Amino acid sequence: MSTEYGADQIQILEGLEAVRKRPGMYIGSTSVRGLHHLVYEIVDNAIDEALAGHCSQIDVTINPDDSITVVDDGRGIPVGINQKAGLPAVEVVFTVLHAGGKFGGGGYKVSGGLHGVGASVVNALSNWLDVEIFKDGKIYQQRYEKGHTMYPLKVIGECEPEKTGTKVTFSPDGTIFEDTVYDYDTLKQRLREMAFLTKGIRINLSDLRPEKERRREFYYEGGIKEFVLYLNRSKDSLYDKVIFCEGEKEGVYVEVAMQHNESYNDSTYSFVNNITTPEGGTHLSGFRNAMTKTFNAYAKNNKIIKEGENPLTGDDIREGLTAIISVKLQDPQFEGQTKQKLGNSEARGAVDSVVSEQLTYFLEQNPAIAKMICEKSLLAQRARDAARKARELTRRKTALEGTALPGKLADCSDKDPRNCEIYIVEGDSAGGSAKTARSRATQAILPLRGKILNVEKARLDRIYGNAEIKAMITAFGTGIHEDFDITKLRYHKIIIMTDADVDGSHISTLLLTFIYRFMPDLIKEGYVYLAKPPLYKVEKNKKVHYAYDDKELNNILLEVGRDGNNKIQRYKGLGEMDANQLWETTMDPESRLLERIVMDEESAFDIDRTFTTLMGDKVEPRREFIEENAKYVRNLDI
Ligand code: TSJ
Repeated sequence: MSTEYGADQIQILEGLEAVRKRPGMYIGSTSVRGLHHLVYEIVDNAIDEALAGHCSQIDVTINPDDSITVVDDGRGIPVGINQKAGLPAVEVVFTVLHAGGKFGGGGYKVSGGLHGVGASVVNALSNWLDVEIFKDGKIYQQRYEKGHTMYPLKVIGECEPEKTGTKVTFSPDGTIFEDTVYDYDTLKQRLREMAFLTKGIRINLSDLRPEKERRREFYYEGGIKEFVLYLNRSKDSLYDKVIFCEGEKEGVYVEVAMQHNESYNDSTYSFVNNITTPEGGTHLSGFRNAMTKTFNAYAKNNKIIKEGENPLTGDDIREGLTAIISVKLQDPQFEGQTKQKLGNSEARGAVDSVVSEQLTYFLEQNPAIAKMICEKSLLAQRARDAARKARELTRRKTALEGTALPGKLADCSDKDPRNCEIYIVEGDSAGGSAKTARSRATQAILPLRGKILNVEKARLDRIYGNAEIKAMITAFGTGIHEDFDITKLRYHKIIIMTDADVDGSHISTLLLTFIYRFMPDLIKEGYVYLAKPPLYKVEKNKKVHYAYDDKELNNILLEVGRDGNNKIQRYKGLGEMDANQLWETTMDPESRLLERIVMDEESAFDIDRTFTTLMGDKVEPRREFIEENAKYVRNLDI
């Protein structure tokens, strides 16, 4: 074997060097998010093998040193010499950029948005990577370091001839990633999603790190049908069956599962090649078109809607709907600013025709369910009409009277939204202190009275009729729904300030639920915050210290000494502070603590569940949820 580098090898190395120089271009970022993408990238390859019909199990292990092992029982990456590169196919996979799927031939490779960059990118960004292939009774092995091949592919042993598969272990490069510690829950989340989206695949996740040892198995025989049941598990479903449509048209494989629940929200999630598309695209619009068309046709044919009556809108039909739309196609094109919106026009037609055809059949076969959905849609239609009238009234009013800001709002004088903040304050008395304390130029105060309407449990007409909600909508300036315009936002910080007790956190959750459902972009753009009032005041020799949690209290007590001379006050509400104290501890931009509400687009369906679970009726899921999942609740402080 010659050790001289040929032109091909030099090109290979330049390719991987480029990945190390600009990792963000290949995996989005070098934050923990990018770190986790490495795992998804490798697992995607095993999923492809499953989609090709050759793999039934994938084991993912977090090793004690935070390296990751992924094993599948597929055919094993081909080891024969690739003519073009003059190297074994497996080495091409790991050392040539964008080689994924091009080797071996015949495989049904689907590659997604950010992922699908190929195993070579993972290799380039790893300190070391080991691959073992079980094939033809032999165990092949090769190792790479920072993308460089350490030695030619070798046979390190034998195995039973029936045993086939691929095992990859890699250790992310700590000089490239900001953090190299894996988060079990993040991997769990995504692997569960992959298992839902690939019916019949068994995915095991094991954490072998000391103190963190855990194991989970994901296996969903029903695929996305089970995904829908999972999403609806803390809601009351309208009927027991899950409506399922499946088919292939024009090279697009389509799967849709859906079930209505008693809520008023549309929880539709779309995926392309197993990757979520939060901005939708042609597949989603094909689905919506088919739903509207099919239900209206059914309602008309069955005299549920009579001649001359208004047709149902898509929104009416999707009220309380939980749906998964999953399409798989060879060459997905992504559009839009964030390249997350599917552009392939054939996907629109494929989803539309598969859903129209099979949904029509389902409705005919299940008239009781069809009737329930139509009746719910008709109620939604009536509520929407009433809401529209209410909205038109307020719109006309503002047109006549100019910008009618709510009477309770103490607005700031600065008119540049970038400088402005609005404090939403619970109760008139705290609102009064906040008005005294505030910096008038840039801080506006909107006091709200008592409990806010729970938008999870109310239809639109009631929501629009609610005084507190109307006040917020007009104060923010953006409008909602089809009127929503983020450029009209009057404050770049929306700060929710409530008591640091159970009632207070309930109110902040209600407010966040409202914002999340009606103006989610405010959260996505990072404009929404929680104020963090202190929990304790420690006074000693006329010096005052504030503690925002118990740990801080302990630190302060250690510093000032634990003796009879210090006075500790536990704050139960904002009302216990005078205006000066409120300013100093909670409103002064120099010293206050704010918590920004974040929304991870990749787990939008999880946030949806956070709100329905926390605000819904079922007690059991709520307790279980709070116990098992602190991720988003952390920000809600419940
Ligand atoms: F990403 C990766 F390359 F590192 C990787 C690939 C990691 C893991 C865990 C599994 C795999 C992988 C690849 N599993 N199975 C395969 N299959 C193939 O590469 C393969 C095998 C046979 C044929 C064929 O036509 O005979 C074609 C392909 C693409």
